[in-house]
Amino acid sequence: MARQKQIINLEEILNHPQVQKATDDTNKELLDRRKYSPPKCDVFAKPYTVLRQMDTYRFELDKEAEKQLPNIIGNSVQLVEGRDALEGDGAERYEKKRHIGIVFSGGPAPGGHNVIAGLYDAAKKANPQTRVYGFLVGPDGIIENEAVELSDDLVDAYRNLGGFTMIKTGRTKIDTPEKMTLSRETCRRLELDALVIVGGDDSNTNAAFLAQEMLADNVQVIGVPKTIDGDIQVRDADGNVLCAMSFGFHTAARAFANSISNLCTDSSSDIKYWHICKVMGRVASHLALEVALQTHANMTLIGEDLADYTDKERLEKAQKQDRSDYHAYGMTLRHLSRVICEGIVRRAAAGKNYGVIVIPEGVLEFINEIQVFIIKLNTIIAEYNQTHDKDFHASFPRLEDKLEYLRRLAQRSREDASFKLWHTRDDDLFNDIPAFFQEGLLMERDSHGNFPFSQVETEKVIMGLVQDYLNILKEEGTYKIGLHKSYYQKILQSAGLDPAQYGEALFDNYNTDGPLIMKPAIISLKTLGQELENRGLIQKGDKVPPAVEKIYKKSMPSFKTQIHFYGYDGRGNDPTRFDCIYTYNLGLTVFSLIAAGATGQMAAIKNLEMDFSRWEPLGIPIAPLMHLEERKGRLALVIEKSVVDVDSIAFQVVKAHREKWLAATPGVDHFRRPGPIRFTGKSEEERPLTLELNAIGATDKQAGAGKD
Ligand code: FBP
Repeated sequence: MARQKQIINLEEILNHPQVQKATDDTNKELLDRRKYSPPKCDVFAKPYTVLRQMDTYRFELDKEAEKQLPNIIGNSVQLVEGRDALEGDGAERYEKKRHIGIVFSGGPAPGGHNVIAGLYDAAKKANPQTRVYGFLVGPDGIIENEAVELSDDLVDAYRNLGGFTMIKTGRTKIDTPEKMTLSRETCRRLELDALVIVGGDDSNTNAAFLAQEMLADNVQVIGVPKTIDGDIQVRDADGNVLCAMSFGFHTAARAFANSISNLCTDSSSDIKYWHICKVMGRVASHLALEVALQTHANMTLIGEDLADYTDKERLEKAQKQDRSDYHAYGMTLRHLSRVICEGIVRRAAAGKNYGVIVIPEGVLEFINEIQVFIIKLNTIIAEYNQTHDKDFHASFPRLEDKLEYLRRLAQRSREDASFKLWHTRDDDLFNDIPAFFQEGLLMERDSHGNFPFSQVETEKVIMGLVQDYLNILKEEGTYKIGLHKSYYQKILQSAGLDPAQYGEALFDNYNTDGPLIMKPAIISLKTLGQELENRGLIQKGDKVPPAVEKIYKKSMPSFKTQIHFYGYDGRGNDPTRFDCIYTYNLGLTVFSLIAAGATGQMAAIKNLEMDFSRWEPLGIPIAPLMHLEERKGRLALVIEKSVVDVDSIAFQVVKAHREKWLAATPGVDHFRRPGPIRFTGKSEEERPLTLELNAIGATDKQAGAGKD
């Protein structure tokens, strides 16, 4: 009997407690996160903190930084120390009512909200009358005086949560006298005592210039090292590590690693795809390196390693002929594609026509020929903007217009020998690359003059070359899938054929152990037929036996890829416990720096690799970290980015495991399963693997140190 259709009263259903619970915006994870109080470093257990000047740390000062930042260039490293009481009017100064502004600058990084929470808690504890303002949508909020006063409710709503949702972020640089005047005006209107800039290398550079300018207004400026890229790492001139890692790196790397590890599982299950994973990191490959350690993906490119490459054969040849060959240094895109192909072909020979490749977003920065284009185009665009007082991208909106402009420059180089910026050869080479890549290389630079690597389909460029070369290898007969001997024998026997007789005809290595590799000469059904004919296994005009055809088809690879980009997703992840604790303590450190009158300093925590009880909050002087670098076609003072050190322990460990993780041998792969970021429970790792490995030497060197 047909069941009668039940009539649903939607309103009743929507009001049902179970439906209400299921559709509520909050869940247990969110509530647990909001409730969690990160532990504080020992120094913050005391009612007051002071700063101890650490003159033992030295920096080599850049002449230009001395000239442009005279007010803060003499700053030293300051160690935060806890005190039960302060001398003289110290307590009064520490507890005075203050107005503090905080801004996020640059891309989001997990943990930013806890920097605000730490600062807010410390400031309100010192004086509940203190006001903390959050500038909205990045530095534009300072320029336009768009700010919100932070309250308990607002701060509590975002504790331990990812993103910069509370006050948003932006990439504007305060780099003109007009913007600086407006920013100073905002600080005056809000009666700010201090301005806190949470940002990357460029934003902390900006913080130094603001500190320099705003000293006259008695506004202290403090920076906080933020970026998932992990490229703000500070050492003094003697190599002492002061800041080993920016916040957000751990979470983003763990999030990427979890997704990529899932792909390792999928790819080794249905064994038909190569997954190509581009991971963020605008220039430095720190994130890719950590992902390699976390997942043991089959191949991980490290940009800094490619730049370090030397073609020894080429070099030796040149040396024998007593000449120099500069092309022997560094890797070309073509060579890189060959290296990747070699790994793919070797795995296929072991029977594994699948795998996972990790490509850092900024890898092109380390490929000579592309780096030259990036620098030349940067300069061309900057010179055009300056000479014509117009925006290059607005003047030449379409790719054809831009290419036409470049063509005219090449023409100019032919007529005027002193014009060297864009030669005919540059133009020819540039016209050889696919249009989507040309568009990528001509993309608008950000306000700090950085190249937008995240917008360029790097993986498509590299994999295009890989595909082309694999096609050649397939034609040559050297890209084949290795087959299990027992499988081959079973198929032939079940068709009544003698495996040994056919084996000699089909495979060069039939009488050895290991996967059977079909002869290079067999690249089509036709060539297969000929081989069988030559051996007298079939007569001229006979069809290849179906069982043999099946074996042939199994041995012929098709290269199928799935392309993924991991960046924005990991950047928006809720922070790991490490990032929650790190950032909350950075916020507390910021207040200690402000309370002690510091300016032009960056809050940091030393000894992050050690047990929490050894973490040391400090202030690092920003001006001494500056050096001159090409930006928008000109030299500018900036904080130097830290790229992967190819001599570091973390990199050397990855390098030593390359062969194992490629797993170009029959048998299992060596994938590692980091799992998702776990906020509760005991199994979440304590800190990034890169950090732990790179600290091995350093921790051993520290007197009496070592992990607790
Ligand atoms: P920050 O250096 O500002 O932290 O940003 C890092 C980053 O996430 C890079 O990894 C990436 O290349 C870039 O931002 C993407 O920028 P955008 O958000 O403008 O697309």
